[in-house]
Amino acid sequence: MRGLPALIWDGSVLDAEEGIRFRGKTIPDIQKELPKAPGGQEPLPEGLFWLLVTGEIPTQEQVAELSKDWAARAAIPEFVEEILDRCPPTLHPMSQFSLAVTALNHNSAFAKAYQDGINKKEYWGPVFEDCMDLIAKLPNIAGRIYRNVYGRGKLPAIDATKDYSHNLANLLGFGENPAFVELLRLYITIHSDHEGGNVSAHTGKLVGSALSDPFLAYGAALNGLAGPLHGLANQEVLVWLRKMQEKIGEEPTDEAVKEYIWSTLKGGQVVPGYGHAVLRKTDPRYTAQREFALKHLPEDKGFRLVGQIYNLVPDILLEAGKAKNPWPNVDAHSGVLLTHYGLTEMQYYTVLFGVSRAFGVAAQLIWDRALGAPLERPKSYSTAAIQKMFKDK
Ligand code: CMX
Repeated sequence: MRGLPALIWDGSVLDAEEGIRFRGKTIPDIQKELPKAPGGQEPLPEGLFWLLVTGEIPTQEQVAELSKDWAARAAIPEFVEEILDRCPPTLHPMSQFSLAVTALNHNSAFAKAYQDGINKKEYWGPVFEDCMDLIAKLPNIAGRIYRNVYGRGKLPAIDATKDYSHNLANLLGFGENPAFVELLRLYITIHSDHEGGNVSAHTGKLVGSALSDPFLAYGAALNGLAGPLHGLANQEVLVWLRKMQEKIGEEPTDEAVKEYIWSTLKGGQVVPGYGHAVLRKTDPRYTAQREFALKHLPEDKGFRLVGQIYNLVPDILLEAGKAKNPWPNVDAHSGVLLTHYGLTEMQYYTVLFGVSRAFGVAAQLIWDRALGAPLERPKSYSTAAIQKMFKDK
């Protein structure tokens, strides 16, 4: 279905050459225009959510109110805490994440309103409440998973005076490091939305079109994000880099790296973090992270290796002749930044992508229900029917 116009998605539009625009604004635009935390330089994701939903740049005060509102909604039900505490640490963090988000449907305002016979013109109201709750509760879920799986002690309480990313950093145990907090602000902002056709966004929209509430819809979206060709690629990139370093050393020569890339391709595997279904240039989300690294960690060995690979992979993918886009995507860069600050557990990385992507999916769910978007139900054909259709052509 590539290139087939099929969906309405207002928060963002992706241009193959230029990359993403959020309500018409590029990543450099939003880095400039969205409100920042006091002393911070990166945009606050609260502002991005405001922009996605309303199409307007919020004021500093509006963003501060949103931080407070989310902090007030952040607690998760005790039974969801218990579900997470009972998960074996060997259960992938993304599976735990989707379990917990799905279970939040227990308290869905929309599901209740529907049972109570709400008029369809009013759907958007309880969906808005659910979406606000969903986003607000993700840090507590993500933090609990991190601490449970990696034995990082008890979860601290949400601090109502801090912004969303600062609270998430606190819950993960990195809140004392201002550079990490800034990284999370940038990370959530750039991972939030990538128009409507990618697997996670489209899944959220599709499931929402059945009037499943936002928790059920986003739980489904997370299961799509957990695939290695989509969000899990950020984990896969780090796994691939580690394996490469084990084999050819921490600071390998270009020749050794090239050989390793070719061995990946010849083994029938993809080079994770490279290629894209829509983009045909270097992903501006990659560039934004590269610029962050140049500013904060230019000497980091992992960053230097990512840069070295960037100089080598595109030519090899072009020579191999299959991939339509040989350039890096967002996932090629995010892992080394997290690793630099001590968040080294790669299996956890897609959870942070999952926290971020909720912003875009939630914004569209609100609009879908406000506009009365219909049930999504494309036509399918059997192979035999398609063969018959084209037999004489
Ligand atoms: N390494 C090796 N082969 C690649 C490749 C890569 N990075 N990217 C594409 N190809 C191959 C495809 O597997 C396909 O091969 P077959 O014809 O044998 O099936 C061929 O090139 C054509 O693929 P395409 O049209 O260029 O790409 P698709 O739209 O089918 O897939 C994507 C896009 C992202 C899944 C693919 O580029 C890929 O697998 N990349 C690596 C995984 C990755 O980084 N995913 C994250 C994307 C961003 C995100 O969603 O988070």
